[in-house]
Amino acid sequence: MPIKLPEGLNTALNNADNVLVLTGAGMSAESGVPTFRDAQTGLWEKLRPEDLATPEAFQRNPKMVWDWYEERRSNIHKVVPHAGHFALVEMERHFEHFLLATQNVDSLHQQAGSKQVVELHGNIMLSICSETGKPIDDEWITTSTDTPPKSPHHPLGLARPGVVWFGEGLPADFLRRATAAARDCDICFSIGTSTLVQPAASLPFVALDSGAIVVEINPVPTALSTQAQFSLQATAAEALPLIAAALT
Ligand code: BV8
Repeated sequence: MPIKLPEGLNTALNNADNVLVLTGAGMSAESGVPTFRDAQTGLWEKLRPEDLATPEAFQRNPKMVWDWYEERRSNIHKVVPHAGHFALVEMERHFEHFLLATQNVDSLHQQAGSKQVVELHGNIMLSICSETGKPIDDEWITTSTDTPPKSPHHPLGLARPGVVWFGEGLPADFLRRATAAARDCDICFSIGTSTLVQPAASLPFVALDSGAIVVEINPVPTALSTQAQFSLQATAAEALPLIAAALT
């Protein structure tokens, strides 16, 4: 059943000039990237992402964690952005001040053409040294015979994915910019996130406390749904093109 934008959202959209967009795994679902709530498959069936995406798991079994990321990387290489990603590119062009803060590590926003993007949880295609955090170039990774490859930067270092693991701090500058945008925005969109993972999940609530209008897009209710002024129970690819089309 095609969705209709709720009464009042058009007016709010066209009165705004400062927008923050927070996206989560649900934003990438219609491109074929499983969410963190979706059951793991194959080798990972019995493991929760929260158990694999940690420094402790990598310490315990670096090969198992590396192989999990390699499998996710090969899946992400095959996927492309959907209509929702392209609608966000149009919205970025429309609003004076616009920031897209994503929890996703798959670069689909940038692939669609989004520019003002902060990757709060890093990027899965990057590799860094487990001891120094220094970047490791792809050529070193692809030519190495070890799994995971040893680090060229430290004798005890291993290559690890350039993502933020549970228990690790987010990139300070990105978190500062996203928090400032939450405080200053007129409208904050929360798209495809279960609002369970902190500190990213607090951003829409910071916006609410600062008097902004919050628009949630999620097929199922979350902890934010009852407090958002507009909660669209729809998918990202369904709702975002309608929102972009409503911008005059
Ligand atoms: C830290 C990268 C300290 C890795 C990720 C306060 C209270 C409780 C716990 C904590 C707290 N503060 C910190 C914590 C601990 C922890 C945390 O929040 N745990 C949770 C599980 C309770 N947070 C941390 O550990 C953070 N670090 O606090 O460090 C510190 C501070 C300073 C200095 C040193 C240390 C780090 C968190 C980041 C972890 N890394 N990813 C990787 O990808 O492998 S998080 C990862 O999971 C994803 O990036 C994503 O962010 C998160 C999953 O959440 P969502 O994106 O919301 O996705 P989810 O699958 O849950 O839901 C999908 C939603 O989409 C659903 O609602 C679904 O209905 C909807 N949907 C589905 N299809 C669609 C859709 N919506 C629209 N359209 C569709 N088609």
